[in-house]
Amino acid sequence: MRLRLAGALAAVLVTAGLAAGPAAQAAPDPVRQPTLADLAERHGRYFGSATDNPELTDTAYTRLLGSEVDMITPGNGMKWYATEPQQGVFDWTDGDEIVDLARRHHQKVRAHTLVWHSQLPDWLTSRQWTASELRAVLKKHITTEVRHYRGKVYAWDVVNEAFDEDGSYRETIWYKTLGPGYIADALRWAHQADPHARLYLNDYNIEATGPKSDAYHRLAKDLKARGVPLDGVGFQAHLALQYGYPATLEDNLRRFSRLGLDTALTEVDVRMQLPATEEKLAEQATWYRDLTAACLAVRRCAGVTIWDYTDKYSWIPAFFPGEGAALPWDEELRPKPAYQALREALR
Ligand code: 9MR
Repeated sequence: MRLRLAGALAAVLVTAGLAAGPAAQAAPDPVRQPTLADLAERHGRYFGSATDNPELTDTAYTRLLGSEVDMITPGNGMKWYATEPQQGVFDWTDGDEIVDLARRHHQKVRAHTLVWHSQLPDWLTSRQWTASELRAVLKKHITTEVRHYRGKVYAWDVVNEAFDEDGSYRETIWYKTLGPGYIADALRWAHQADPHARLYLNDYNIEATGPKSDAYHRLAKDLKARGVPLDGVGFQAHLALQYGYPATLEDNLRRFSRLGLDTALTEVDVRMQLPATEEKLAEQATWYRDLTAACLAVRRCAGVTIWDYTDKYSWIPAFFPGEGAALPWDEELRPKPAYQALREALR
């Protein structure tokens, strides 16, 4: 952080032609207001954003990404299809590009994700596996990837989206072939490969209390009791104005804290039915403010990550036709009311 501040100050001074002498270097920065990351750090938290490789050629985009947040999550670059496209053949190109970018900006990385049912390579999904074969495939993938990023990432979403809405285990290739024990195994293998990374389970629709979040609470409690290396639970928080704000979020975060776990809001966006009106954007702003305040109110809530920062690169319009405008910056990278609301919550 100090390095970043120094860098920003140097940039301002150079532009102003003042960088020559020691007196000039001592001049205060007249321009720069604290970023969301600066504000979050005052609370001992981070403020992060997802990003994705194709958009890194957009320099206006990367400039803001490099300055406003202190935590980066690769939206796709560390997923199985990208990292092990053929069995036993690993490709770190996309993940490394994002880790390197984050390092250059003195940002940390929340790595995402090791075990998921989606975005798997064809070689894995197109045939039948015995339990012992699949277990070996999973162990090798986790061990190799976590080792590759060892010491370079702050946390891993080890298992993503393991439960259905009613709180039963999702019938994934992992669950169907290996049974529920795959979760503890995955955590243990990840821990062996990088003992310092914070290891998370991560899911959506668990922000409010209910059957799905209860399932995570039960599982987390059980894993902790058995000494399985679980450090946190990630609440994705893909929210939508038309479904109402998850009012029990803060209490829910707190009950996970009481298990001795970190929590985090890991993929926040607040979508709406288009067109975006002034009223909807104002409503959205209060949601961003309230969810940030909820995290700040709970001691072990480590930080907030938005699922990219600008509507220009949001996943929403492609997945929910007619919906969008979900992020705090608009498609022209201009801050929206939600951005001011985040600042207020973090102040
Ligand atoms: O942001 C990701 C998008 O680019 C992909 O097309 C999509 C494919 O499912 O995955 C998106 O990220 C997801 C994340 O990995 C897990 N939680 C839900 C996110 C939104 O779909």
